[in-house]
Amino acid sequence: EIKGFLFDLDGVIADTAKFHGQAWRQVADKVGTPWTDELAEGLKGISRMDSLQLILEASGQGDVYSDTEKAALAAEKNRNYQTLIATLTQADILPGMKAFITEAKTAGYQLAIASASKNAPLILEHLGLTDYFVGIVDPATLAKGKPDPEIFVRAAEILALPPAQTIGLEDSTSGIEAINAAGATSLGIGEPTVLSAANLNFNSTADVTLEKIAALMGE
Ligand code: B16
Ligand code: MG
Repeated sequence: EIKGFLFDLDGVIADTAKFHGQAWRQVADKVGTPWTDELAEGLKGISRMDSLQLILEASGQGDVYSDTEKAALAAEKNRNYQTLIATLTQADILPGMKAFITEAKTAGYQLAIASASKNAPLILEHLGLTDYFVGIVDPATLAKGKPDPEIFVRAAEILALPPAQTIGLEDSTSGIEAINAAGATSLGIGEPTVLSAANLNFNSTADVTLEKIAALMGE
């Protein structure tokens, strides 16, 4: 029986993926990596340093920059990003998500955040959603990021639930892999062809309701 939901943030609760994309694109231009849809998709759900590494490797520069230079590029991206997210308000919650979060909480489900973003607490504050969640996994304390299951295992722990009693909501392929490996039920939001590993799939956040989830799970 499902008793909790583990939410990714970027791309599930708020459309911050577009801000990550814009912020990284400035760095990609600087290092001379051509920006493609495929690259942008691959950055979703991946940690800040892993994202930078993918951008450098995309133009064969994985070993060109020193660790100090890489840290400076990542810091530059985060400054770009924080400028963009400073403007976030409740109006930036993705369609249907405020309703779903409210519905799930009212129905007695426990909610936690499993976002790779170190900016998640700040974003939730801007969106006015902090109080709906029992807790937020601190990604700085993780040994491995998505697709490793650790972040979803830890989110279930925050709820004191076995992962099997939870559903993880994700927009990224790495996140779906992480949910599946954690032993939770994966709910993919986005193109079913991209998120083909997901147990359940919705094209849009607007489609996510308890009733539709129950129908997909055959209950
Ligand atoms: P930050 P999620 C992830 O958030 C983003 O999808 C990913 O693009 C980003 O690099 C990562 O957070 C780290 O974010 O630089 O703010 O620490 O999708 O796991 O909620
Ligand atoms: Mg995401």
